[in-house]
Amino acid sequence: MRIKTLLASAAALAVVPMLSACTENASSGGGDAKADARALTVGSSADACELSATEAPAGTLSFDVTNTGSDVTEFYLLGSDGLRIVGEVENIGPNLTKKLTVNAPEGDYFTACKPGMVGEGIRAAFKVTHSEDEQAVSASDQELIDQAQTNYRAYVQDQSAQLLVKTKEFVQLYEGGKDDEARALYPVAREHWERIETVAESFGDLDPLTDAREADVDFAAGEKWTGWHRIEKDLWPQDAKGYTALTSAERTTYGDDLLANVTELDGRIQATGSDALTYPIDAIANGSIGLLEEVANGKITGEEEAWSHTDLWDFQANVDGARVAYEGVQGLLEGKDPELAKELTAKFAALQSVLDQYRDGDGFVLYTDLTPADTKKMTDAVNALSEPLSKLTAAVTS
Ligand SMILES: [Cu+2]
Repeated sequence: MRIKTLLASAAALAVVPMLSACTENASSGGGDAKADARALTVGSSADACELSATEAPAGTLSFDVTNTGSDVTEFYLLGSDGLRIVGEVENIGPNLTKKLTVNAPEGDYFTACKPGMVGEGIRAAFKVTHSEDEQAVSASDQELIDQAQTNYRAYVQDQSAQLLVKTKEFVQLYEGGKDDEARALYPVAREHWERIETVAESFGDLDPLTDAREADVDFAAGEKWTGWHRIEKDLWPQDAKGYTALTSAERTTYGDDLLANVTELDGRIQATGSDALTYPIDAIANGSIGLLEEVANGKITGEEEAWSHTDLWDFQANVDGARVAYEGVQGLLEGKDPELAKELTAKFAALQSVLDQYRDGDGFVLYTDLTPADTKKMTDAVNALSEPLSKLTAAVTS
């Protein structure tokens, strides 16, 4: 492996995600006041996440996180999208304090405490302001690789934990006959699955058991159709000719089965010790490519959500997952192929702006509302991104 120092160009500064604890002190020439402004405290209780300040000057920030509640908690610093994990500290027991140290460039962020280590956590906006004495970020490839792997693992675990919480809620609504609420939650719960779909795919059967479309099931060979899309058809039967609604006992069977599979998936993703999953840098890059292929194969065609037509939620989630994976290795790519990094950043933004045109409230318009011209626009933006994205793995592993 080629080890070289990433030059602290302005561009690199803007994109290097986070270098936990790679510099001890950022207050060179800044005096004590500035140093103190970078040392924050966090109180995490059952229902609050109290920070000593909601902004700090760019540089090396430290968060002393004290758990004042009775559940084990976690603390995250997230990017402006609320998805990319900039740094995190987990497993903080009651009455304990743990420190998170991150090197944060100027920008908008979110903080989150997660008492009980489930759900989205208690979030608030956080600002990192411009600083004259911001330290040059410089890290070796190895540091960037280590950080990318740690952050990606945390991202997958976070999404999986949220998937489990929302799936539980969804199954409860569905089995309880609250169909309107179940329909509203369906695409929202699935976002977490679609963001990490390429990881789920690596678990063999769990992927088809959870996410198979009816068209992919070989009924003649005795295969059973289970998972999200089986329930989807039951909740949106209007396009299904001569459909017989599931009985409440059948609902319970399919609902419990979905929850069992998502629980199993989450168990594998959260495993620690020798069972812990690792995400080598090529797997992260390939995951980004794989998620974009998902978009091209199932979402742009409207095949994935044949009954609910909520394909654009999945589309956005696949793009989120692809972008977060890319951004995790972006700092490394900047040092190896800055042109490719520039192109990828621009093409991700272009695809997002196409997708943004189809937002409707908190969600998106239905696939059935799209014209051929709309899907053509999307296909073009996906193709424009997939060509340079196909070069990502080779570039970051060179
Ligand atoms: Cu899918």
